Amino acid sequence: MTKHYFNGISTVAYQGIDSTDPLSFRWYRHDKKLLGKTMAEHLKFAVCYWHTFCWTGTDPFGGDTFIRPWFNDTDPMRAARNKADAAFELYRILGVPYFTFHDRDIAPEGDTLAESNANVRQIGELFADKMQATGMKLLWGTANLFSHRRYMAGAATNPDPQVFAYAAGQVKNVLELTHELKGSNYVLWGGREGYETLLNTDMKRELQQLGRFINMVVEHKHKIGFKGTVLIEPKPCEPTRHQYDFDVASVYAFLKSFGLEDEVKINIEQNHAILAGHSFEHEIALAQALGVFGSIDMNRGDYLCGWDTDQFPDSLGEVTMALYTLLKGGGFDTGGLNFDAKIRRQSLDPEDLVYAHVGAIDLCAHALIIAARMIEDKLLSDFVAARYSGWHQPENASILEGKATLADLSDKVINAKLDPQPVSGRQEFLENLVNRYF
Ligand code: XLS
Ligand code: NI
Ligand code: NI
Repeated sequence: MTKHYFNGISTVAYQGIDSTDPLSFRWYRHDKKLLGKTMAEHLKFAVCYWHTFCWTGTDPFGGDTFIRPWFNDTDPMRAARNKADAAFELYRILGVPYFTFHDRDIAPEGDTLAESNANVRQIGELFADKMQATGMKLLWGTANLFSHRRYMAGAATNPDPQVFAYAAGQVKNVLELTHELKGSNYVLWGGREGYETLLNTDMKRELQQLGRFINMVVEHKHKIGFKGTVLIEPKPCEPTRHQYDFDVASVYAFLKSFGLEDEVKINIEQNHAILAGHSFEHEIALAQALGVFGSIDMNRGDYLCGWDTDQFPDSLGEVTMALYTLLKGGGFDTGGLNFDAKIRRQSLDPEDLVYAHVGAIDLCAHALIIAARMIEDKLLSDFVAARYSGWHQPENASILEGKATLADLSDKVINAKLDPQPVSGRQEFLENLVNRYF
């Protein structure tokens, strides 16, 4: 008999902007078309397993606050099955198409790697059945290479080659499971791939280790015929003081150094961008410009607190600018919009998970509608195009094609007595224009 974990909540439906029902969508209508695609196709929402079904409300000063009914079992594998039931119940309530998981979220660690892998596979089989029955899809799988103490000095960048091998064994298993579940992507977040102090660290060697590790992941992906995208998720710090996958720019440099730039793309998280000193849209735009944009984790930080608080998005303005940037660059290919987000530790009840996701989905849908109008109106893109229009003149276009030298340009300026005049960037005018959409 199926249990119900979410206080009898059935499904959340679109009821239009006048709805006052807190369990309805006012903006998200999955089949509503914008710019030739449905909202569901544009946004590709995913609910994450770890914060949603595993997190118990701990913080650095205190233990569990949530007492989840699905944990209420002394047998850890039975608890894992209950958790999967709870997960698929929430997915059904929300009507989201995708989910994401780490191996350690879905099944308990065993005494050996073989046992842990087998536990993961058992729950993987349960997922396969549930996905078959519900049409739910996997946006990405990933391995947790940061919680266990064996990884305290990193996984691929660990000074001990046995830890490197252990991590390889874990990733092989999750990559294969992700492939079997027809996942769209496989994510590598370098939780502890960094250093605490250079006093005990051989940085060059660690980077080589990481480069080899990710090449091994890509080789194995091809060997098993996985067609999804391998993604790296940058984060500048936390848990380590410095992480090698700092931001989009440093991940791109890393990929180039190890010949991975055509194989690996990037999963960008809002608060990781902020922690790196960038805006979210900067990171999205840079990844698009470099041809490595993959997917996003749409969870925010708190501007008053310098860590990764993984909160649900709440700012229409910020989410609109992120989605405008996403749409401008052509939207998602294999990627999607994952809520790598957790409710606050005082939000005790399973139904708080429903409120959080309903609000976040609806906010993103509202932002998408505004962003699509901004794209359609072309006011911003026309302004930008006009600003760079000089580069379309053949004599200037040829400069970028490599047909002019430094001396040619010098001669041109001197001979024609060129005296370029500054033009206003109109920033406030553009900010006012954007604000008209809200
Ligand atoms: C942690 C990361 C992590 C990845 C998946 O900060 O955001 O949750 O998304 O390992
Ligand atoms: Ni994060
Ligand atoms: Ni994330």
